[in-house]
Amino acid sequence: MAAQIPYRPRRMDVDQQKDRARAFYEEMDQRRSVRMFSDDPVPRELLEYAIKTASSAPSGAHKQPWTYVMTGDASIKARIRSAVEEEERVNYEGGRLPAHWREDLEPLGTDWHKPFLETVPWVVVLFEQRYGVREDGSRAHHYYVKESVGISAGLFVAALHRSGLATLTHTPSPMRFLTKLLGRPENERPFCLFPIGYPADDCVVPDLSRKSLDEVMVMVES
Ligand code: IYR
Repeated sequence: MAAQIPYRPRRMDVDQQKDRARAFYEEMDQRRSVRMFSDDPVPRELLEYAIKTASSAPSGAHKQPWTYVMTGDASIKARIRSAVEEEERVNYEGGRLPAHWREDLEPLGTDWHKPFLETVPWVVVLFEQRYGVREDGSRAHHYYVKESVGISAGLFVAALHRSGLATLTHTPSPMRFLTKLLGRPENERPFCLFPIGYPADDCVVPDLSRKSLDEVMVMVES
């Protein structure tokens, strides 16, 4: 067993807890996925803090099976855009997206054009590590990889929003090409791509509403 150390977070009074809970909810409820970005620069330090926050996520056996790959390089962003658009064009115009899927995307107004991949100052690709690689090259087990990386991604999105940045959880499909394009090793698979920046001055988002608490919460009593 690892050494055990005291954990004694300060206990708040309940009113303070409620204030903080409400304030956090209200802040997070303002978050929207953005597809129209400005090219204003974003300090690298903001992304580093968001990645550190994301990496504080719980994970199976504390293996932290994630790698956040970031680039602000114009030619790499252009290569990502062109590879993504090539695939998405087949999805939208080559009939690879089934009819029900196209219908479900209609309210979002998405298509195969992804100019934001070049507009944004930063693109981060989150890779899941399907297994670990020890210094001697042997494989180490990772556990609950999707769950762990999904939780980390959620914290990443929250951290970016908290620091005043916008992003999109973008999953171009298929996205295996990103492993090679970004020079990642065989044990890593792309999980999600995040274009990161500020919303464009003329940014619009679909007028969507969120499910109410009643719709997402169930109380069970005996
Ligand atoms: N990957 C495509 C399609 C797409 C799929 C889902 I599910 C979305 O919520 C949005 C888009 C694209 O990025 O356009």
